[in-house]
Amino acid sequence: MGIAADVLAGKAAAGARAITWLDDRDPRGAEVIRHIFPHTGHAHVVGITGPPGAGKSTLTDTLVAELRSRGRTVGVVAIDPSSPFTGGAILGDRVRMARHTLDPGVFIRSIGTRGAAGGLSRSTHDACLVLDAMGFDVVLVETVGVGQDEIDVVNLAHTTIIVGVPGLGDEVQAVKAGILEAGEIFVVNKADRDGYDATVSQFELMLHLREQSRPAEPWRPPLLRAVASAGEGAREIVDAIVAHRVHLDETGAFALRSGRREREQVLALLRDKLAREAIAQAGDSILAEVEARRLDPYSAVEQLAGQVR
Ligand SMILES: Nc1nc2c(ncn2[C@@H]2O[C@H](COP(=O)(O)OP(=O)(O)OP(=O)(O)O)[C@@H](O)[C@H]2O)c(=O)[nH]1
Ligand SMILES: [Mg+2]
Repeated sequence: MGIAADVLAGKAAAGARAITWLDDRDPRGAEVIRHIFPHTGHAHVVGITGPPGAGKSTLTDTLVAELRSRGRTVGVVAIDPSSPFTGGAILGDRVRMARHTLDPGVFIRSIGTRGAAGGLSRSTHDACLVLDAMGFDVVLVETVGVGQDEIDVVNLAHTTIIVGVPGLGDEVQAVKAGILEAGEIFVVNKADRDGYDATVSQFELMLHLREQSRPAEPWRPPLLRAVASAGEGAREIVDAIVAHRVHLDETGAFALRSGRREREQVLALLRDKLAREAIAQAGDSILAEVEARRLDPYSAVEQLAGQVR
């Protein structure tokens, strides 16, 4: 298949087209995955998450530059939530990352949130597979830490970077407990702003509590300082990314996480497919019965599952 071969050859236009197909649920996307999948599993997927406006895109841009200076190729997947929080900041991101657009060692792609629940993490995962197959050493996935997405990115990434900034309240900063538990590298960005020391103290306390609750954990998450807009901190963050990759390889966690991710993707695809088949066969009538309260949801699921069997 032409496009799949071109993806494997690292051609940007082919990669972009494959990701669009996958995002659109075009069956040609699945065909590409079928061909490229045996060649994936090499890229180091690094998630970057944090509150809206924390400087994630600016930071991503500096990490790309630092990784390139070390000879690593980089794919970027920026998730555009088109949400009221960001107003769809992707155009600004293009401007921020524009200096990399002529570099064949960098590929930047945004993904929208259209589609059903769970659709975003599926598309993101597919995009990571395409970038992996294109041969990028590192794939950076930027996502806003609101709602469910940041938990998804933790499941998707081998390494998760949590970005905080001075001046946000505890509730916002300490995002969900889940993400703080899951982060492997912590960055306080906008260190040029007032309140930096207080924010660092908050993070230190949180990391201390986490360490106490898990004394046997071999990875100690570093807490790093950045002024992304001035390019400060990128070197230390990339050092931490590299160190975490070494740790993942040494403990076997790299392969373990990759495998778990694929397993989850299969289950997500299966749920989606079976649900669509059941609804297609039963028409909408069973759902209409539930809406009218003539049928309860549990019985409806039994009937719908029966349609598939
Ligand atoms: N003072 C200061 N401003 C920064 C720093 N890093 C980024 N900014 C600015 O903060 C604003 C938001 O930066 P982005 O990189 O778009 O933030 P983001 O987290 O990607 O934003 P969303 O994707 O919309 O959630 C921009 O105006 C940046 O120039 C920093 O270290 N210090
Ligand atoms: Mg951004």
